[in-house]
Amino acid sequence: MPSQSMLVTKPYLPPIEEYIKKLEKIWETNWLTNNGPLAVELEEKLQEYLGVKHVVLVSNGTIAIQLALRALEVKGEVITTPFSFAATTTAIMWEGLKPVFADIREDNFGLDAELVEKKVGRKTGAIMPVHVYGYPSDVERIDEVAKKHGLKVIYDAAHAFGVKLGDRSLLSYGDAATISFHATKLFNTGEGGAVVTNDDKTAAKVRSLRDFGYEGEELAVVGINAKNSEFHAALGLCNLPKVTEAIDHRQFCAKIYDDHISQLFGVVRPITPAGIDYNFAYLPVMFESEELLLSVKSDLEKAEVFTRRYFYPALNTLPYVKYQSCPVAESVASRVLCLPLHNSIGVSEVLKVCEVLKKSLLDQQPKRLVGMRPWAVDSGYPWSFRNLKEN
Ligand code: T4K
Repeated sequence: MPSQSMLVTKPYLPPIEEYIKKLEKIWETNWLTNNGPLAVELEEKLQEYLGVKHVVLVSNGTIAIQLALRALEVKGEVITTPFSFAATTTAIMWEGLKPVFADIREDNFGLDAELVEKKVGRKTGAIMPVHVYGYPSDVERIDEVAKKHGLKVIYDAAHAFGVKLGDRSLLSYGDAATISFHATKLFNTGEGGAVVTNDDKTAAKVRSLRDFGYEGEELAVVGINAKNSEFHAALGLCNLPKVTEAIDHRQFCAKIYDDHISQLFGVVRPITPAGIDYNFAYLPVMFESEELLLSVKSDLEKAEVFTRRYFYPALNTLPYVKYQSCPVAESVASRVLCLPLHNSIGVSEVLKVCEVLKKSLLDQQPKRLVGMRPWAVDSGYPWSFRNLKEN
């Protein structure tokens, strides 16, 4: 069995005594679920921490997308990204809607707003971009396109916990944003998620939809059970005060990765954009080719370092969707690998990953004299990418 910390991620768990203390409250009140006091407390604390008006807790980040689509009464087609976890697409499909894929920008992994606009048609009901790895999508331009065509925007912000653009929470853009509190996320409640919105009516609708469609005593709409329990909320209440420290630790480790990886040929790392408070949710690297990625991944595995191909394959190539060509996403999806990064990874472990990565790259390109082109240049986006230096 490999050392746990060499997995791509490791869920944060608080000291067990802290959790037991919270559990004692559940035993005192005998209140286990159905919007209990701990769930209410967590919603309030999250609203304050994230700087948003409504955080409506639900049972996971996938159902959060479904409830947001329902609450905003989206019909027809949803223009979305092919570079994400499958849940973005499948949640759209579970709501009986059709995903229409626009291609992404290579410099921020997010939807290209100009290509989104080209896909807008008679049946378009909404746009669903994803802030992949917590890097902000082109929110201003996407919101402009949506306004121009009278479309709703729901950001799948599953990775964007705590990210800010200037002083503003990234979660406050669009008609709603959805987030995941799954075990593997920066902030986790085991399973869990939320719909985030600044609109009172949308929040009230989601609250009703997650609770069988109840509005007070009345069964007003077709709802579902998407509530989360007091046990999950208790874990969230223990984990929330640790998030700032966790982000600092991740940033520190990401800097070590950056310092080492910037000297290597055949691989690049995004630079954190100026003007954002980033959360270091993931540690993506992009290889020059899929072949190189596969060789390095295999060498890392031999050294018991377990990485993940988040997000492969591109979602427009899934067998259950109608294929629409998205060359940038297909290329990026084939070349990106996420390296281990989590709240408790040690410096020596990060250095080990860097060392194995370096050796693997040198073994595979012994005669390499010049680095590949930077990931993206002159994109006009608020960030550029690390240039490769000679080793
Ligand atoms: N939108 C986006 C953009 C998303 O990325 C996601 C989920 C969603 C929507 C939907 O949110 P949820 O409905 O899940 O709340 C994981 C997660 O299950 C998934 O939540 C996440 N995104 C996705 C990116 O990754 P896997 O298949 O990689 O998980 P798994 O079980 O292989 O775990 C990854 C690593 O973490 C392993 O190396 C082992 C370690 N691990 C995992 C768990 C669950 C542990 O050490 N302990 C654990 O309890 O999907």
